[in-house]
Amino acid sequence: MHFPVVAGLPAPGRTLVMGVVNVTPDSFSDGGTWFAPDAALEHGLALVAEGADVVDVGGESTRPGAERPSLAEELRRVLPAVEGLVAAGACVSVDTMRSEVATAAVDAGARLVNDVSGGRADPAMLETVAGLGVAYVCMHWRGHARAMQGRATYDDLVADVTRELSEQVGLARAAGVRADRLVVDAGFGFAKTGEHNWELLDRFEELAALGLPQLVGVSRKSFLGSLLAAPDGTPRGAQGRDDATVALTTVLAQQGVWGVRVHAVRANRDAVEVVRRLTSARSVDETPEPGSSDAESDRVALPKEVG
Ligand code: PMM
Repeated sequence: MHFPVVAGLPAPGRTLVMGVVNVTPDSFSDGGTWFAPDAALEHGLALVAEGADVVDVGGESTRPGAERPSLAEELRRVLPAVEGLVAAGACVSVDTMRSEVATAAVDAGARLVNDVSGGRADPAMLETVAGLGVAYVCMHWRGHARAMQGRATYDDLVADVTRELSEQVGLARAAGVRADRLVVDAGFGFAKTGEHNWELLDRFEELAALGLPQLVGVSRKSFLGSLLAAPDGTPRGAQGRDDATVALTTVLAQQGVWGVRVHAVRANRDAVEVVRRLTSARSVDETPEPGSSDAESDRVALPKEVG
């Protein structure tokens, strides 16, 4: 299995695990739990100890209907955790739609800007990221949390997401962001219904047409809560969705996804290690001996990525 490499970020030779630290009072998945600066830093350090390759620190909740914090408030939330994690030697990502926050976080040592708006929320973001010279996650997005679920209509979901994402990637490239620093994300749950999320997962290989490493953020999202609803229809709560998240991580890792953004780091890292072990064993087992008589037929049977 061949995993893409993004300049300036870890390249562990398997799906990369990004741990989530939401320094927010209201995120759907863990809102309020890590809101105090010390709690956020401690949680980030715990995620590193569990095996996170990158820790993603965010100060704005994107749950449908959420109000935006002020710039000053977002900086106040995010910077202490970024500084503390960088000081501890972690690879830090900042989850922000604001160029000012991206700049301050990179100045503090962050190595990746994770922009869920793909450059659409702040007109200065793409040029800022180009100037900062760090990696950039460009996510598919159609509007802020207050408006996005009203925009979940598509002619052809995968074609529309691919086209809109490649437009943003084109703008990022035109602004000067280097191709080897770009990651794309289909934006699960952002202007997507549960059915849309399942269709994107089902047709995940088609998103490879974008030709860039992909990050996937499905951890604890509400379509998993609906899937796992109680017999009376009550959705499973966010904390009870981690096992289903791990199942998806396994499937995606087998497809060679670049990274997964997750809350429960250890279990997802374990899944990724299992896939690495299996696929590396398979590459060894299935690589034909040079000159062996059935080398050609073995080669035909191999999955495309192997080798
Ligand atoms: N989802 C959330 C926040 N940031 N970033 C990326 N790149 N992809 C995502 O899917 C994504 C994200 C919302 O989930 P959370 O409230 O659990 O952080």
